[in-house]
Amino acid sequence: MKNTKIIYFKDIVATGNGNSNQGHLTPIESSKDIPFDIKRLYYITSVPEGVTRGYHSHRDLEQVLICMKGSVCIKTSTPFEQEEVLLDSPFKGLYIGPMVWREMSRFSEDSVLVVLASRFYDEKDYIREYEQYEVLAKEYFDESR
Ligand code: T46
Repeated sequence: MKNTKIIYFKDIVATGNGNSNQGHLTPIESSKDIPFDIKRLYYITSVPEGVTRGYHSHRDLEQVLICMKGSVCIKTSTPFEQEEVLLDSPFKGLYIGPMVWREMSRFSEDSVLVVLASRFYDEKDYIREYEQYEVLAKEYFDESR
């Protein structure tokens, strides 16, 4: 789907001096492992069962969503396409670029959703009304075809 992609991160299994498993390490370097400079990080935790979040798009913001613990379902859509991704691993991220509508649901009780963002928080970058989004996104994706 346009303006989204799955990114897989390195999974370094630390073995220390011997051969015993000492856990996993995942490095994420700005502009290398993700396609932008990281300006902001936030995380979403303790989401009660049945709650859905999102229901908006961003005009310019780029983000990578990583479910560090547990799982969460991310539905992304434009007026032309839609996709659903289950984030259930700290080694897998979902990149979401500009003008993509997103909805987050099925947060597991223990889920920790970390988001890396390309810009500081700016409410003016949000489009929260679907009707307004549809008009702007039709223009945006038509032009980039
Ligand atoms: C997104 C999805 C994946 C701030 O004050 N600073 C921040 O950096 C953020 C992200 C939010 N807020 C405030 C704005 C609202 O008053 O926190 C409140 C909850 O934000 P919102 O309803 O937008 O949360 P979600 O979970 O629907 O969406 C968030 C991000 O806002 C959004 O950019 O793509 O996570």
